[in-house]
Amino acid sequence: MYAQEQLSPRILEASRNEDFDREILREMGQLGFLGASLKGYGCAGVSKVAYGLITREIERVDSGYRSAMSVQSSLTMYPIYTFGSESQREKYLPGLASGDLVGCFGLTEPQHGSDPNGMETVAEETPQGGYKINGSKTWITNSPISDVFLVWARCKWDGKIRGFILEKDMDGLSAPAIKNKLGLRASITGSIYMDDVHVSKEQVLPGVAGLKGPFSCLNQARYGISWGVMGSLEDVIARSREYALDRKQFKRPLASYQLVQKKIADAVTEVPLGLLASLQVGRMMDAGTWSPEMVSLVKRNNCGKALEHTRTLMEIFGGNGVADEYHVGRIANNLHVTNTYEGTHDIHALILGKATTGLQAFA
Ligand code: TGC
Ligand code: FAD
Repeated sequence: MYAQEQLSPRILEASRNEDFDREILREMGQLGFLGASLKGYGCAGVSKVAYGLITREIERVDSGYRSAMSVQSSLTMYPIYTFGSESQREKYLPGLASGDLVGCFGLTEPQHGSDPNGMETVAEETPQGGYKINGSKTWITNSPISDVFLVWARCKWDGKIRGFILEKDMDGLSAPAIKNKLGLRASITGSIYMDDVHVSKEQVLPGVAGLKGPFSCLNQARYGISWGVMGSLEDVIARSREYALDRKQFKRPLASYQLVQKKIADAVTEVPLGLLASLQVGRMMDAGTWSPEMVSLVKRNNCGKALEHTRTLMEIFGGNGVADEYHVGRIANNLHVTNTYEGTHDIHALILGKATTGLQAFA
């Protein structure tokens, strides 16, 4: 109801003007959508399956709204909850759960996207007993409006990657927006620049060192995306069906032609298959019997299928397909991004290839 009644009416103007309404995170917070599967600290404590269902409904409106929610929940709150100290949890989680604080996750760098192990952002110990962080991150969802920056940096003293919690007003920290995106225009994206940002020892996540820290967070977010993109495809199917029934060519509705029906039938087939696969992974997450490769499989499959069928269904709209008020073009551009972030379609193929053959083909 919230998604269709409160979010849906805003999406056309938001996407047209590349405008993310920050209040949306407070609204989601009031509904218990932020960090929904975490327990305590003001979080709803629902199952992973329920979290998946929330992402599906939000992304039925727009991937950008789901992105803002995923980044806050899976990529900011989850690492603080899982790897943070008790005082970090108490300090940050209630504000992030209510949406009074906005969070972001800085892993990608200008020269290191698919290969975060190459990261150049460094943390070094200072004589004052804290840390100094230098480096830059790019393509960071929520960063220009964030209060809490979960940034991953390589520690000079042992070469390991650790997570640091930075705060908006710290000296040397800036997060300008990246404008004029062609997809995900209703979410806000930016860089993070860190120029001698000094933090105390309390700002490092004590519970993890190494790439498994950020990758553990990505598992959670990738799982949510696998549900979300099916919501987008469901919306495209509904719009395509309605358009095909209304629009007549050669004196008959487009929906009466076999070629058009096949496009719809092919898309309709993928939705239950994708949703059931995500449901099974969600149930296994709830039972503690899942693996990261299962998440790669559903993320890759569902994002790929949603994009492929959205592009095909867009053909039903003819010239109107490129008019934003018909929505399918916006959704196709969003789905291109979902096939890129959180591990590209091909990177997930390599993860599955490694799991199947035992041979890694990344490098
Ligand atoms: P590799 O040597 O394979 O692994 C390094 C360490 O990490 C562990 N690990 C995992 N742990 C938990 N979950 C996973 N999925 C894991 N994958 C790997 C691994 O066991 C190892 O641990 P240890 O203790 O032995 O050190 O790492 P690699 O450098 O060869 O990585 C290869 C690859 C391709 C898997 C990885 O680099 C990758 O996934 N690249 C994609 C990068 C990516 O997804 N970036 C996303 C940035 S965030 C984002 O896009 C947010 S979008 C906003 C939104 O969601 O809406
Ligand atoms: P590259 O890594 O340069 O890849 C380019 C191409 O090369 C891809 O097709 C890729 O599949 C291919 N490729 C790379 N390596 C190999 C290989 N070994 N074998 C075969 N092919 C290969 N990041 C964050 O940290 N936080 C965020 O909040 C965040 N939000 C984002 C929001 C948006 C709107 C976008 C567009 C991106 C966001 N990202 C974020 C970044 C995203 O995770 C990266 O764009 C993604 O991981 C890919 O990295 P890259 O863009 O550097 O592409």
